Amino acid sequence: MSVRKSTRATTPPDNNKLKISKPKSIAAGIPAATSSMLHGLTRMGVTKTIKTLTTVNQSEGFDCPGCAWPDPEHSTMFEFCENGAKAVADESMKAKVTPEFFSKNDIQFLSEQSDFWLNKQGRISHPVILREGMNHYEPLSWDEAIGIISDNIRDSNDANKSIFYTSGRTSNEAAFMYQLFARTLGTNNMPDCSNMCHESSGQGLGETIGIGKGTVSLDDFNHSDLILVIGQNPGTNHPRMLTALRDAKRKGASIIHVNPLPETGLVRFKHPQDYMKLSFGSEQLADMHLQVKIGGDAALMHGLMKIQIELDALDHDFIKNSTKGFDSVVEAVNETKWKDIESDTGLTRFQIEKAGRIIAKSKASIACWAMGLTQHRNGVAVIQEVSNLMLMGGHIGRKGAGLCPVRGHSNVQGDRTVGIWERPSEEFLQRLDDACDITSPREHGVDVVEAISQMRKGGANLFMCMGGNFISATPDTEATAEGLRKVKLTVQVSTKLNRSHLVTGETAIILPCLGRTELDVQKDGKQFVTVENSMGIVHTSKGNLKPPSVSLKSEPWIVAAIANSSLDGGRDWMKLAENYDNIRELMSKALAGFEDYNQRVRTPNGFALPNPPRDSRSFNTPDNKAHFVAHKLPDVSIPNDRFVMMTIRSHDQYNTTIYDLHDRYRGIHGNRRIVLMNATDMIERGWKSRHIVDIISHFEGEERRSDGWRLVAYDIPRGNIATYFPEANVLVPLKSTAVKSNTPTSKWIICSLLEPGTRISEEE
Ligand SMILES: Nc1nc2c(c(=O)[nH]1)N[C@H]1C(S)=C(S)[C@@H](COP(=O)(O)OP(=O)(O)OC[C@H]3O[C@@H](n4cnc5c(=O)[nH]c(N)nc54)[C@H](O)[C@@H]3O)O[C@H]1N2
Ligand SMILES: Nc1nc2c(c(=O)[nH]1)N[C@H]1C(S)=C(S)[C@@H](COP(=O)(O)OP(=O)(O)OC[C@H]3O[C@@H](n4cnc5c(=O)[nH]c(N)nc54)[C@H](O)[C@@H]3O)O[C@H]1N2
Ligand SMILES: [Mo]
Repeated sequence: MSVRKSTRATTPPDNNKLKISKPKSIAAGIPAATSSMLHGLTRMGVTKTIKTLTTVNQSEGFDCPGCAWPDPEHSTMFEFCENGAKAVADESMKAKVTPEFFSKNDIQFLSEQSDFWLNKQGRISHPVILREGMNHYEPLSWDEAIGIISDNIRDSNDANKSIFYTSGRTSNEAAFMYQLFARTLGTNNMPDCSNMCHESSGQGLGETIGIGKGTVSLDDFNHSDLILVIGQNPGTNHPRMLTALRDAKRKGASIIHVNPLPETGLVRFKHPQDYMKLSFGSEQLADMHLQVKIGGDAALMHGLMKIQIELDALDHDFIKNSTKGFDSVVEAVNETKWKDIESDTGLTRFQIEKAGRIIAKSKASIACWAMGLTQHRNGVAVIQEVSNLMLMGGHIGRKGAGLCPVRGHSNVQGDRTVGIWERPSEEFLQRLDDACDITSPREHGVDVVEAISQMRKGGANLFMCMGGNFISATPDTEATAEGLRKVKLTVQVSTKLNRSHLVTGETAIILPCLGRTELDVQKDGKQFVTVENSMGIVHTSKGNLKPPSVSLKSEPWIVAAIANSSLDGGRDWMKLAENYDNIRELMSKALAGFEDYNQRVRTPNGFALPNPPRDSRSFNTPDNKAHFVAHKLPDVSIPNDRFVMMTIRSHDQYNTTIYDLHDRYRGIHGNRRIVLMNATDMIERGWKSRHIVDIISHFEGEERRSDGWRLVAYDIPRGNIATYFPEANVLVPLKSTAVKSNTPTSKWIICSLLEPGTRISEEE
C-alpha cells in the first residue's frame, strides 16, 4: 500500500499581478448587469444562461442559491442579481471533474492549486473514494459508497463518534431527513455553517424577543422611516436588498450605514432593471455613514440610546406593559461616558447625536445587520444592544419596524427550523419523537468549534458534510486540518471540488449531488423541494436544468440510502425519497407551524411561519415579555503597534468559492492576498501600497503566522485592517469565540504586521 503524503490545507495564492484602481462609488447598474451576463455566458453558453436566469425565483422556478434575501411576491421577472446569476452560472458550469480527472491528478497536486482554480474545474460527476494510504481518488458505485459509510456507522460503539455537518444550501426536506437520521442513530452532533454565521443573532434574539429570527417582512421596508444597516455589505453580498432600500428611500425613509468601510452599494446605487429600461440615473442610498472602528458598535449603541433617553423618544406604554429590564439598561447606558464612546467608536459625539436625532424622530425603524456584528467576542451582547435600542422606541411588531438579521446561505434559516441544531429544545424533540416514534438523545451535540476539538482528540469515526467546505470555512486552518486527518472516514456531499476533498480522514468519499437548478426525478416523478428565506417565508424550489451527469443523486435520496443501510427497521427511508410529499407529510406532524405542509407550501408565494413579535407583538419568553438586556462595554483597546483585523468577503466570491479575482467595488484585482490598511498607518511605518508583509495573529500567548501579504491603502479607520476570507482563516484562533454563541471571532483578530521573514523580537 502506498503511503499518503500530506496535502496543503491553506489556500495557495494566485500568482496574478495585483491591480489597484479607485474604489467604485456606484453599485449594481450597468457593470453589474453586464458582469453577471458575461459570467453566465462564458461558463454555460447562451441558451442555458437565458433559460436559467429567467426562471430564478419564479413561483414555478427554483429558489436562487445566491442568498436568503426574500423576493417581492416570489414571482417578479428578473428579480435576480449579479450574485444570484454568478451562483447559478457557477453551478451550471460545463466543465466536469470526472474519475479520469482524479486519476490524472493526485491530491497533493490538487491541494497546491488555488481555490479559484479548484472551483473552475467544474461539477463532480461520479462518486469517488480516496482509500486509506492512497493519493488518488478512484470511482466506486453508489452501492459500494453507501455500504462503506454504513459499515463505519454500524462498527461504531458510540453514536456520538459520528458528526454530521450541514451547509446552508440544503433543502428543508434533506435537512429534516438528515437530522431525523442522526437522532434515530442517537446523536445531536449536528454542527452547521450557522455556528460561524448568525448563531449570535439567534442566541441574542431568543433571549430578548423569544424567537431567534428577524421580525420584519419585505413589505415593512415600504413603511419604514429609518433603516439602519450595521456591519453588512449588501452591495456585494445581498444585492437585491439594495432594491428594497431604494424603494424605501423613495418613500421617504432615511438610511444609516454603520461600517468601518464605506461599502459601495450604500453610497450610490443603480438598479440593473432600470438599466434595462434605459434609466441612467443613480441614487444615493445612505444618508449617513458612521465609519465606526471595528468592534465599536456596542459603544455606538450606548451613545444612540443616551440620545433616545435624553430626548424622551421612548415608547413608555410598550416598555411598561410588554417588557422587562428597561431600568437596568438605562443605568448601564448612564454609566457609559461620552469620552469612552468617542474613543471606542472613533466617531465624534456630534456625529452620534445627529444619528440619534434621526432615530428619535422615526416612527418606524428597522435595524439590519450581518457578520460585522455576529463574528465578535461580544456578538450576542452587541445584538442585544441593537435590540435594546429598537425596543426602547417600540420598534417591533409595528408596521415598518423591527429587527432584521440578514441571513447568508439561501436556506440556512430553514435548516435550523427543521432541526439542524446541536442544542435542540425539549419542545422540539418531544414533538419529533411523538411524530416519528423515536427517542431522540437529550445530550447536546457538538457545534463547529467543538467538532474540531473532538476530531483533534481522535474522537470521530465519521465526519459527514452535507455541502459546504469545512476546512476552508472554519477558523485555524492548520488545527482543523490536524483534526480532519484523524477521522476514520470523511464524507462530502458536494457539487463542486473544494479543499475539503483534499484535507481528509484516513478514507474519504465524495458523493456528488444535484444542485438547486437541476431537475430532480425520483420514482414518483419530478420533485420539488422547499426552503425558508431570511424573513420566515417557506416556499417551493424546483430545478429545471438537465443535470450535468447521470450519476448524480439528490440530497434527500442520499440521506435515505445511508439511513436505510445503517439503521435496522422502523422506517421505510427509501419510500420517503420516492416522493418528497412523503417527507413533507412527516414534517407536518413533527414540526410546529408546518401543519398541512404539502398543501400550504403549494400556494404561489408559499406561507409565513408563525412569528409572535411580528404577528401579534407577543413574546415567547418565560414571562411573555420582551427583555432589555444590559451589558457593559467590551474592552476594544488594541495593544501598541498591533492591529485589529476583520476577514471579509470580496465581490467575486461566494464564501469559500472563488468565482474570479476581482473585488470590483473596492477596486482590487488579480490578487486576494491583500491587506486593506489606513494610509496614515502605512506612512508612519514607511510603507506604500503593494509593500509585502507577514501577518502574525496573537491570542492568549499563542501566535499564528501567514507570510506574503500585499498592503493596499484604503479608507479604513486607523488601527484596523481587513483581509479576505478564507485566505486569512489560518490566522483566526480556534479558541477565540463569541460568548454564548461560540462563533469564531472572524472580525476581531489581533495582529502584528512584519517585514517579510522577520520575527517580532527582531523588530522590537
Ligand atoms: N456575493 C456573495 N454573497 C454572499 C456571500 C458571499 O460570500 N458572496 N456569503 C453569504 C453569507 S453565508 C453571508 S453570512 C452573508 C455575509 O454578508 P456580510 O455580513 O455583508 O459579509 P462580510 O463580507 O463578512 O461583511 C461584513 C461587513 O461588516 C463590516 N464589519 C466588520 N467588522 C465590523 C464591526 O466591528 N462593526 C461594523 N459595524 N461593521 C463591521 C465589514 O466592513 C463588511 O462590510 O452574505 C451572503 N451572501
Ligand atoms: N474568516 C472567516 N471565516 C468565515 C466567515 C467569515 O466571514 N470570515 N464566514 C462564515 C460564514 S458566515 C459561513 S456561512 C461559512 C460558510 O461555510 P460553508 O457553508 O461550509 O462553505 P461554502 O463555501 O458556502 O461551501 C461551498 C461548497 O458547497 C458545495 N455546494 C454548493 N452547492 C451545493 C448544494 O446544493 N448541495 C451540496 N451538497 N453542496 C453544495 C460546493 O461543493 C462548494 O464547494 O463560513 C464561515 N467562515
Ligand atoms: Mo453565512
